[in-house]
This record gives sequence, structure tokens and C-alpha cells, in this order.
Amino acid sequence: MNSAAHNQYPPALDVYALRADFPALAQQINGHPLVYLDNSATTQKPQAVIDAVADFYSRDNANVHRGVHRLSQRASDRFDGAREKVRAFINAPSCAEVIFTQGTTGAINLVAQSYGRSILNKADEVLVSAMEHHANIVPWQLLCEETGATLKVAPMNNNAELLLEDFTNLLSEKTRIVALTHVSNALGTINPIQKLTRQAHQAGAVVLIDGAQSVAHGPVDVQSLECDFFAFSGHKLYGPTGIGVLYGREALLEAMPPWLGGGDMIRTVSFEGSTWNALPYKFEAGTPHIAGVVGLGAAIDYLDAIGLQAISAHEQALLVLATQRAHSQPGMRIIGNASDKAAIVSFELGGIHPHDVGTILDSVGVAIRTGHHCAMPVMEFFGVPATARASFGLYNTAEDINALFDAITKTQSLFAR
Ligand code: 7TS
Repeated sequence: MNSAAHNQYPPALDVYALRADFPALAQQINGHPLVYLDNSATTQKPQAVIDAVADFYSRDNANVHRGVHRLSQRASDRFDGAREKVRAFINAPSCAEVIFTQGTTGAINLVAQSYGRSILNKADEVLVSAMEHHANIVPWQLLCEETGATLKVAPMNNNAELLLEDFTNLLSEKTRIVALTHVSNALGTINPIQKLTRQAHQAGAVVLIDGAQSVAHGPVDVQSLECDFFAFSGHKLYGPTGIGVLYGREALLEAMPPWLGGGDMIRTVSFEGSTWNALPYKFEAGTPHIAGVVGLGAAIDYLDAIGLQAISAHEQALLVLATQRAHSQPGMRIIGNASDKAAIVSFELGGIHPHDVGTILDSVGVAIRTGHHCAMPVMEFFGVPATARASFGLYNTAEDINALFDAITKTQSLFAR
């Protein structure tokens, strides 16, 4: 995902046809058609993903890499096939570099506990940004507590843009790991990852990108981003929950010690000591979430058929529309006005508590998220306890935006009484 992608003109999405692929969208909530605008939390699933998971359990269910029997072979083929789909999707050079994890959170913790713990000492620093999700803060805090290293934070401005000069100034020979979000879930900011990565590399640091909010919303190429690690979750990519991916550069992964120990990650085990399996299995202890991997593969096929460029263009058009409407809505303040933004609109309605906003919106079928969005430092920076957040996906329409703003107007008039 990059801003250049937004300037191209791919064929427009046939969004109404695509909506029919998502059974969950065709329901009424409180007597109103569901308007699902909580895509940053998780996306709805197309029938193709639901069918792939059901079909796996109905026909091919077996453990992978162990059995010689037919079902185990089929399960292994589907599992390995999905890894190749993920590799191609993010343009990783090799399947050895694609590790299945429980999600973005699992992937970041793996890097912190394996890579981080093996290289960090007291004099070292880890650099994150002020707009990180807790999943890209807390694992580094735990690591710093364990190793005595220091966590540094690159600040942002009031538009929620990273301050590039401060970022540069915070880099030094002490900086061993730079961990940044590609897109902020609470603010929508798209960070200039390639540029930041190059600077971090010049300082000698290794770079992890939290791609939880970027992979489903535009093309991602880990080689052109030049990052060392890239983490994302299947469930934000129209795939199942409980499955995610860590991409890592092979040389780094090879040098890293295992984190979780158990079956599948070993080559040999004896009571004198054990040796480790090849990549990616070294980091995949235990029975994996096979059905989740199969579903993730189906989600990638589904998105590839539509095209990430087209999805990006569609969502950018929705963002422009929602932002225009917000500017002409009295009493509404957008939090997060970066010049390069994903289709996420965090907002406040004067003194109305975001939870009340969310509850009234739900009463007319509009699903948004309210709260701190697992980004408490972002809330602190903007001086709010919480925000209301509408986040868009490939199946959202201009009518959804109309419904959102009708519901916002209704909320304001209820509170004006
Ligand atoms: N990083 C970012 C930027 C995220 O937005 C999230 C989840 C995570 C990491 C963690 O992903 P997980 O799949 O491992 O849980 N964000 C949100 C959200 O915005 N609302 O609910 C979850």
C-alpha cells in the first residue's frame, strides 16, 4: 500500500455485486439493514472463505505433515498451497519466510521474544511511534523490561503525521529495532514506510512493520517496502480469526532462536538436547490452525480476483466522501487528519460520549467501534478518553455513508433536547 497506488485509475469495483458475496451483510439489525463500518476491528467473510473452511472440515480434515494417509496429504497440500498464496500476495522471496502465527499480535511477540531477546542488551534502544496499537507497544515494553533496553517513541503532530525529523534524530547506533505501524488503526495515518525503513537501516536497526491495517486496503510488497519483518492478521483480510502471518527476511529468521517449543519445530529431540527444523517450521510449534490457513488462502484468492488497486481506489473515494460530510456536519471533529490516510474516520461529537454514539448508531443498524481502539497513548495525545470510529472495507457504499451521517444527526438531535 502506498500513496502512488491511489493515483492510478483501476476499474471501479462492482460493489453491489461484491456485497452479495458476504452473507453477514444481508441482515437487519434493530429493524434496519446492517451498515457494517467496523472493518478495522475485523472484516466480514465472503462465502468463498466460509465454504473453504467448511469444505476443509467436511472432506480433508487431518493433521498436516505427519500422516501418509490420503486426508493428511490433502490437508498438507491445502496448507502448503495457502502458504504459497500468502508468499505471492506480499511478494516475499520465499515460502521459508512466511510463518503462520495466531495473528499480528502473535507475530510481533515472536519477533520480540526471539529476535529481540537474543540481540538486545542494556545499552540498546527500541524505537516505536506514538501512534502504535498496543500490540506494537507492549511486546517491546516486556522485552525492554527483560533486557534493560530502552523504549523510545517517535512523536506525531496534531494531524497525526509522524514527525520525520524527530524520527531521524531518535535513530542512533543504539537503535537495534524499529517497530512501526504501516497504517494507524485509530487515526488512519499511512506512514511512509519505505523512507522510514531506509533511514532505520542506515542507523543499523532492523525494521518490523505492523501491517494489520494495510494488507487488506492496497497492494503490499515486502520487498519494495524493504522491511525486515512484516506482520498481519487474516481476520482483517476477509479471512478467519486466529490466523496471521509473520514475514521475515530469511537470513534473520535463520539466525533467530525458536520461541515456542514443541512438535513440528524440531529436527531431532533427545534428553541431551534438540535441533531445530528448517524454516518456516522452526517457528510453527504444535498443530497449526489448518482450517484458518486454508480460509486465509481463499481470502487471498478472493482479493486477488478483485484487485487490491481497485479496492484501494474504492476505499479512498469513500474516505473523501465521508471526510467531506464530516466537515459539513456541525459539532463533528475528526481525529486524525494526515495527508496520506486510509479509509478510517475517528471522530468526536462535541460532549457526547463515544459509547453513547455507538449505542445510538447500533439502534439504527450502523456498526462502528467506540473506545480507545487499543491505542491508549493516541487517546492521551489527543486529550480524549475514546473516539467513535467508522472504518471502511471493500463492500461499503456511499449509501452506508449516508446512513452513518443520518445516524450521527439523529444522535446529535437526541442529545440536543
Ligand atoms: N496492529 C494494528 C495496527 C491493529 O489495528 C491491530 C488490531 C493489531 C495490531 C492487533 O491485531 P490482532 O489481529 O493480533 O488482534 N486492531 C483492532 C482494532 O482497531 N479494533 O479491534 C482490533
